[in-house]
Amino acid sequence: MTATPVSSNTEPLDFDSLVVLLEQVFLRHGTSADVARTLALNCAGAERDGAHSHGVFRIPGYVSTLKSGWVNGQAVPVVEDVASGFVRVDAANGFAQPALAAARPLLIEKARSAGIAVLAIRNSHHFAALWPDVEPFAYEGLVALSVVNSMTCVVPHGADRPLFGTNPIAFAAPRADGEPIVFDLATSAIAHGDVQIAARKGERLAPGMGVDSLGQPTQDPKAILEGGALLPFGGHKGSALSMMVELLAAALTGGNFSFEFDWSNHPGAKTPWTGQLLIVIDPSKAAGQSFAERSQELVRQMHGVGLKRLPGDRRHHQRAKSAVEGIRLEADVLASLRELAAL
Ligand code: NDP
Ligand code: PYC
Repeated sequence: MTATPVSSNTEPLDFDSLVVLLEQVFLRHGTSADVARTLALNCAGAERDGAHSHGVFRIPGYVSTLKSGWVNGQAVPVVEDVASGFVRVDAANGFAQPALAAARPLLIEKARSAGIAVLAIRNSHHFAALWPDVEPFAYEGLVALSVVNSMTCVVPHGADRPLFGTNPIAFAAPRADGEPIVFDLATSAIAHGDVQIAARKGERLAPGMGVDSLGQPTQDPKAILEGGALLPFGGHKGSALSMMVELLAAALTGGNFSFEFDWSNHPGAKTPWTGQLLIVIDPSKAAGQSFAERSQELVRQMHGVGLKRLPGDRRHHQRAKSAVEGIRLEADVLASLRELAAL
């Protein structure tokens, strides 16, 4: 993830004020109050934690996708209780986060009674970071794993042309003496959002992230965005994980594969119309010492061998900083958000 440059031309906003501002932007662009609240909390949380590729940077994309009619900002998700450990949600061509919110109580109830439960969301649009979908489960003592597929822009390892999405995987687990252990990573070498940010800033990418329109390796983000494609992280290994995400998030949910939707008749459409899978486990059903104690022991051992940074540490550091200093937004970004909110 790209770090925010320190700039004097920034204004601090507290979390609640940013949520209210973003909520207003969503409402002004036709979402229901529930959807506006859910997306605003998600997006403000990403900005607060320094997850900039999926913070307020995404607002113009949300606005243009809503204006295009590609996604239904008023959708009411339909939750189906299909088996002792399986919940399905038809997001009704709306956003994935309100679908998760609607199914959450049933999912948790099933995970606690059966020990494990699956949530399969389909007909949904996910345009956000994935960690906000799993982290809250760990705060409730549960282990959660989620995958979501996106839009064709990644060349499978050994192939010639793009097929997979950037397909992130997020995982959250409680631990005894600290914040939950959380990671959230795209299975592409870099998230599409970070390529857009690099292109905007005129920065070059590290080698091995993507190819140009002729399939040649490039470090130019514009060449990737304009006819080129991304590569999976870690060659055949990341490619296998990306394939798994397509299977779990699309085939298993009834959603679209990353290559299956056509948004060409909706100029301005930005949000992948796909699916999302969550698996939630109640670790109190496991044998032996408490899971949270065991995960704490793992962290202790990792620190013992010299590890300085766990996945999630940077976000929590930034979260604490934002609580004290406010969430710093570039003045022009804040002005354009206020304009979008006032439309
Ligand atoms: P990063 O490569 O920045 O980070 C991946 C994970 O590794 C994070 O959990 C991060 O923790 C951790 N991490 C990074 N560097 C280190 C380090 N040096 N030591 C230990 N841990 C480290 O993320 P990506 O660029 O792969 O993804 C960015 C975001 O894009 C994600 O939130 C993802 O969900 C989102 N995305 C969303 C898609 C969608 O369809 N909705 C598609 C693709 C991506 P930390 O956060 O603390 O830095
Ligand atoms: O950053 O790759 C990405 C992405 C795709 C959809 C939402 N974010």
